[in-house]
Amino acid sequence: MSMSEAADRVRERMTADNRVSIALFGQPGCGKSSLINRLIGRRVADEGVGNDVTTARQDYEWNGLTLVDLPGYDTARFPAGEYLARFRVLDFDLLLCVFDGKFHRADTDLFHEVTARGKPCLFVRNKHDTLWQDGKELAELEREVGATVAGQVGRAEPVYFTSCRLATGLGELAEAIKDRLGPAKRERWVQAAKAYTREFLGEKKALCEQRVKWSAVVAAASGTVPIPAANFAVDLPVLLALFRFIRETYGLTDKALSAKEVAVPALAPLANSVVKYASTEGVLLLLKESSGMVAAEQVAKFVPLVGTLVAASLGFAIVRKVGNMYLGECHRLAEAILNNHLKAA
Ligand SMILES: Nc1nc2c(ncn2[C@@H]2O[C@H](COP(=O)(O)OP(=O)(O)OP(=O)(O)O)[C@@H](O)[C@H]2O)c(=O)[nH]1
Ligand SMILES: [Mg+2]
Repeated sequence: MSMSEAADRVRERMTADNRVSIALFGQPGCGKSSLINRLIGRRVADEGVGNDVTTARQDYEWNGLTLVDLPGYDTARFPAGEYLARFRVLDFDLLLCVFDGKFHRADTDLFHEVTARGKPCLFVRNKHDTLWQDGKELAELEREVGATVAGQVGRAEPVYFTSCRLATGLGELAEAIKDRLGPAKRERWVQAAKAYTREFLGEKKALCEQRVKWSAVVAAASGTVPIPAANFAVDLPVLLALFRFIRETYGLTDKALSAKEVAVPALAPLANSVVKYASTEGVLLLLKESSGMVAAEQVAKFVPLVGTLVAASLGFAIVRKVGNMYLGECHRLAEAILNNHLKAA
């Protein structure tokens, strides 16, 4: 395979349409909007608005992910078939049935409707922090919830216990969602969902490593742009897009980095370099810092080759090196933020 064929294939995978769409349904006020915000780690949905008469679906988009707030299932207003068609329920990859105190018949009915049509559906008992009864252990109360769900749906179903208030149970839910998706969509989920565990952060890292490699192939094959700071050419837009991908995958946007739990003095130097290197000037600086090293390693390896082939190989090596350096910084910062969060919990 030639360099440009390899690059075409990689570009195809990089732009593959692997959008993930997940719908949440459940009684008003059970925390659907809060869950949407928690799962993606940014506030896109209004919480606590109490619009229990909503008759339209609400879509929220983030990084190739569509999260949908469905209106309550109400057989009087929408007979079963009509509800499914009206809200295009069968187009979703996955549904989450969310409840808090009581588990409602209407939710069970919708669950049956969607699972009968082959759509995976997970049960989420939100507001776990309010699950309390004098004289009863938490584990016993959880078992009772499980038994209620099993009794109503007619078979044992796992129940995911979450608290949006305390940010607990979200890692398990994110993992369960991932397991229900096909391989391409799973990648998209790993990219867009917030990491609540070190394992999930590790999966984000693997995804970014793959992206670094792909970007290196594309850069190697592309018409390159000479870099004044170095004596070779590199595809700058490819590098900038790669850095953006890495930052977004780790949720290290400018806004996120200014949040109070992130803006602690100990993390400031790391956060600063993550921001600095994502700009054109920053990339040039990083290139300058690392180019001498890479060029020397590569030229030694490719001595018999001349001209464009050397340049292309250098492009590959440099994007890989600089990409992995940036990835390392982002991973360290995200890990430090997560560790702080886990310690505080
Ligand atoms: N204690 C506690 N309160 C929560 C939790 N999740 C959400 N809430 C609160 O419950 C209220 C309703 O939350 P929403 O996220 O707006 O619920 P919703 O299901 O989107 O409600 P509608 O859009 O009205 O159907 C808000 O006041 C939230 O702050 C939780 O895990 N624990
Ligand atoms: Mg809502």
